[in-house]
Amino acid sequence: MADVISIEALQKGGTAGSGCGTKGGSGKSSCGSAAGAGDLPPEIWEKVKNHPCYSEEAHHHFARMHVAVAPACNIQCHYCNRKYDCANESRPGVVSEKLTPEMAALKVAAVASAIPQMTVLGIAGPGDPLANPEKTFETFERVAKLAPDIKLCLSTNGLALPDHVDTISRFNVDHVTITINMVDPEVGAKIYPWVYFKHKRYRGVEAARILSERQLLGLEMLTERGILCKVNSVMIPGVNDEHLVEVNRAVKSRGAFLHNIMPLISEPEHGTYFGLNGQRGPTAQELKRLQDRCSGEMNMMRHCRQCRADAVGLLGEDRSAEFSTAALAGKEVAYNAEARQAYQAVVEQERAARRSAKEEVIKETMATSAGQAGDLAILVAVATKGGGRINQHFGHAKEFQVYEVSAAGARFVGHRRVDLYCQGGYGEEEALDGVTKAIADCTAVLVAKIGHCPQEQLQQAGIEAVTAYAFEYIETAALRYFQGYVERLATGEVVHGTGRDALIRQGAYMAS
Ligand code: CLF
Ligand code: SF4
Repeated sequence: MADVISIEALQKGGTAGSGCGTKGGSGKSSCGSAAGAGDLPPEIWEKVKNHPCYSEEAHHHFARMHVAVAPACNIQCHYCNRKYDCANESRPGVVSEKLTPEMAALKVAAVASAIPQMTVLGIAGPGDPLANPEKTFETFERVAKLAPDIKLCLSTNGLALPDHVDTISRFNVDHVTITINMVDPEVGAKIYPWVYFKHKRYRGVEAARILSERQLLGLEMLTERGILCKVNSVMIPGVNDEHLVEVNRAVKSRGAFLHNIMPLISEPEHGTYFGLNGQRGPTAQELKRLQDRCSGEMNMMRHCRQCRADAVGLLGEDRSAEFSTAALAGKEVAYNAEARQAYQAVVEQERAARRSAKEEVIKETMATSAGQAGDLAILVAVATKGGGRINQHFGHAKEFQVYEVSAAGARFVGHRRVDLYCQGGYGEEEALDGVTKAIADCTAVLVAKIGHCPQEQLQQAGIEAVTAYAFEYIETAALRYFQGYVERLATGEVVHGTGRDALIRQGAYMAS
């Protein structure tokens, strides 16, 4: 049965349905792995399988949303300007619409109805959720009553974390992200000018020591309670890049499930300390090398999109404008759990079909190409709107997903953001140059459709634009392309071992 709520009812201080569980009134609330089913214990798989951040496979099928209910912060990071979203879990540059917990719950209901594959609600800013504990936990409480099928997720800088672990556990928040950029306070002092702890402002090394101790303690307390923890680290060249290997060891030994090393974003126009002082972010090669060094036994997240604190949709897409307060005004929202379940069951079928298609083709590729291919690995870029299929026009892609393909399989290794090539009727030359550069290390780009001009320019750059696999599953198509590529190598139709392909074999294959 659907529960009906509306923005007008909320503004009067209550809901018009039975499922929201509001306490009424606005006064109280006025004031950021590639593992599969067979690789994980069943209880862990159950927690991650539909979480788009904790499972690389899930991010093709399931969506998350953030609600911006947490404006305040208790620390200062040199990569953050409070005018913008929290850089821990967001792309700086756009101010969020701040929500009360009541409004946040309405937004969750509206998104859940419109996007039935939205499975996770995260609170990630725009400040720190645990520097705003009342608003954060009231939001979780409301959402848990309204939509018990939605997983709750939290991202924090960790300073206040040990004080709230029991509450986090009580509210069934199953997934917590802590941003840990250092375990050495000397390094920390270069990232954090101050922290505000127990009514006092601390600076320099002392501030960083307090923060680090609280972060690691919080991580231990969470993992002891069986809460899945992801650690986000911002890679800052010359400041903490080498040190993040040590951070990786420290968080792994304390039970972190996943490590997400993200590039520093430091555009001067964002007005951050690092941005204004010329601190650069890492190149894609530097980032990948560090991720590879840390991969060892720990799952590394490579599909993070550094989302806004009010992001809505599949990772990499942003539908937040459709669900602004203005857009929701006058609308009644029906929360229909059965409809959501039915839709998600269809998504699961699609996902299972994709998985079994992939396994079939891997077997076939191993049988037919392994001998010829040897240790050959190529990179293939893909245009996708989600669902794990090649279903996007080249000119409509704002990012390309990149897969490393060999006879052993097709593995997601990252994404490349680009400017839109198609500008409504004509192609933008500059954007095409940008795309060509972004995927310069790829042997092919698999797309649903592409025009003659971009296809030719890509060809001149040594990148084959392929439409033969339009609407097929990504990994299956990538493997089939690989099979054909190996056959063409054997007949001499293509020549391997020069330029880009040599770089791939040396492991130096990410475009800058
Ligand atoms: Fe949000 Fe973060 Fe939860 Fe995901 S995002 S609070 S864990 S639901 Fe995900 Fe976005 Fe990367 Fe964060 S892609 S920035 S890792
Ligand atoms: Fe900004 Fe987030 Fe750092 Fe706080 S924790 S200063 S909001 S990036």
